[in-house]
Amino acid sequence: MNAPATAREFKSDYKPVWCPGCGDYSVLAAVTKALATLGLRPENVAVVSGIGCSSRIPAYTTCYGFHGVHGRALPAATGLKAARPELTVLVASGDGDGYSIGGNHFLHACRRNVDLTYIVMDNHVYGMTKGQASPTTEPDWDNKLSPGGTGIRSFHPLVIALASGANFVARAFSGDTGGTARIIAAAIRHPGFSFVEVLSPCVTFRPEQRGWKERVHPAAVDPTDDAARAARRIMTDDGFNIGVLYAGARAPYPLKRADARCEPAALEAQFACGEVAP
Ligand SMILES: Cc1ncc(C[n+]2csc(CCOP(=O)(O)OP(=O)(O)O)c2C)c(N)n1
Ligand code: SF4
Repeated sequence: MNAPATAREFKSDYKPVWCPGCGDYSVLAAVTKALATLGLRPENVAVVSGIGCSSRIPAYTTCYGFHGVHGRALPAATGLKAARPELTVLVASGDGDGYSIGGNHFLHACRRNVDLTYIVMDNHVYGMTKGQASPTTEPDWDNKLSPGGTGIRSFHPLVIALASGANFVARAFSGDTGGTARIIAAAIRHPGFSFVEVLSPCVTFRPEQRGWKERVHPAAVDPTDDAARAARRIMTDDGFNIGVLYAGARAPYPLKRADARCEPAALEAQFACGEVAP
């Protein structure tokens, strides 16, 4: 058996094209650190993403990677986990990818509780497409694409995850790489669907987010296993409360490799004899 890989060995030779100072560099460092801490190897892990600056992350690791279609990372990851349950599957998104176009998949992934770790790099903006408001953008964020702000109430991902059945809910801050790595490792270890919101500044379109490092603070209380209590706490916190906020005990969706796998030739034969409706 091969020895566990180091964080360095989880990083690929591709140089990230993120802007200097983007929070996503630290998320990449935290992910590779978490995987090394857990004693994994790149061939044990798959990183699946959609589209956005944050969704570039699979290419920067040496794990199996799938850089898919905008908003569709979760269904692709669910299919992969069903076919290869022995893999540790991480899913990476941004707030646009995960909560706008991918919002419906988010609800149902929480509800299904397949054993995935969902990491959303939340910068409250669409970075890749140059600064449009996202579901987590503050309603009064004034910029040239939404003068005076959108006036639309922002989405509350952590509470929505709890209401939809996620089994583990946490908030991290990219500026604290060690803390983010510990939270991601705990999320991977926890069975079922684990959701980690990482506050990850977009220094280009939201330069004021550099100030987040002064606003974040550790959660004052231990995680609860009571979803209603966790939701109440999160609804009333200031959005900068960092830590594991909920760790539930729901059994993950059961996956059996033998049931999930079907060789393409066998599937073609079933189509040919009319066993599977086209
Ligand atoms: C179907 C489709 N619609 C729209 C786009 C354009 N698009 C690419 S990335 C993106 C938003 C990315 O924002 P976010 O997920 O927050 O990631 P960030 O770039 O901020 O990390 C959009 C709208 C697309 N690629 N495909
Ligand atoms: S545009 Fe924003 S999110 Fe994208 S790489 Fe630059 S700083 Fe990061």
